[in-house]
Amino acid sequence: MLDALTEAEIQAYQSQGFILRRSVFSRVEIEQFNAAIDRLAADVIAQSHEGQEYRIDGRRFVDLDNQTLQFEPAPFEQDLRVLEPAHPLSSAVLTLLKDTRLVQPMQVLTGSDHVSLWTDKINFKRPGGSEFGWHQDAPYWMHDAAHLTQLPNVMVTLDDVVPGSGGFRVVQGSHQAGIHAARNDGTQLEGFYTHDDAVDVSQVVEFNEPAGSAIFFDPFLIHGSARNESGKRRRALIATYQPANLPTLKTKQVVNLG
Ligand SMILES: O=C(O)CCC(=O)C(=O)O
Repeated sequence: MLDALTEAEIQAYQSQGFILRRSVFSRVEIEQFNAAIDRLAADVIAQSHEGQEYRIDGRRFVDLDNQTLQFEPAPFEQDLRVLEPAHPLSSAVLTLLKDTRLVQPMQVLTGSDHVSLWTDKINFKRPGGSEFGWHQDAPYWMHDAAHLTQLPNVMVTLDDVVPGSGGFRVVQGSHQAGIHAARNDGTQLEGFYTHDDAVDVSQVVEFNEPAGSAIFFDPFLIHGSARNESGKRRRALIATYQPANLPTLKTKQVVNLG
C-alpha cells in the first residue's frame, strides 16, 4: 500500500477537510493526459450541435448523450468550461481514475477495501475563464446519494497553477458544520452556492501547485476558485469516489476502479 494515506494525512483530512499531495503524476504523464483531453474537448464541441442546448443563469449548457457540456459565459461561449462525466469518452481518463496513486488514498477515505466512481469532470478554465463560486458538493448530491459522507473528491491539477490563474481554493475546517446557508440572490442556482456570510475568509487556502498535484477533499468542504486572470490555461480533473459496486451519478453504470 505504497500510496495509502499516512496517519498524519488522515488526521489532516478529518480536521481540515483536505490533503495535498504535490507532484503525484510526472510532467510526461500529465502532458500525455492533456493531449487526450484536448482531443476529447475538440470532439465534443464539434458534436455539440447534436445535443440539447439550454441556459441556466444565462450560461450555455448542452446535454449530449450522458455528458453535460458547460460553456464559458460571453465572450467565450464557444469554449468548454466543464465536461461531466469524461470517463465514458476517454480511456486516458479511466486509466488515471484507476491509478493506485488515486485509488489507494480513496480506499482509506471511503472506508472501503474497493472503490467505484461516483462522478468525474474536466474543468478547462481557459485564460479569462470564469470563477467557480463558493459551494459544497453535498447539496448537489443529497437527492441522489444516501452515502454523502463516503463521496471524497480529488482534484488533479493539469497545468502549473500560479497566483492569478484561478487556483483551487477551500475553506479549511468548513466541512465540519454540515450544509451551510445558501445564497439568496434570486439566481436559478442560488440554492447550490454557499452564502458569503458562511465563508470564513480567514480560513481560505489556495493551491498554487505544479501540474500533477492531487488535492483530496471532503464533500462537505466549501470550495471554489477565482477567474483565470493569467494568459495560460488552468485545467483540472475532479473525480469523486465511493465504495465499490455502486452506480455512478449520471450514467447509473457501476464503474469499479480498484
Ligand atoms: O476547478 C475549480 O477551480 C473548482 C471546480 C469546482 O469546484 C467544481 O467543478 O465543482
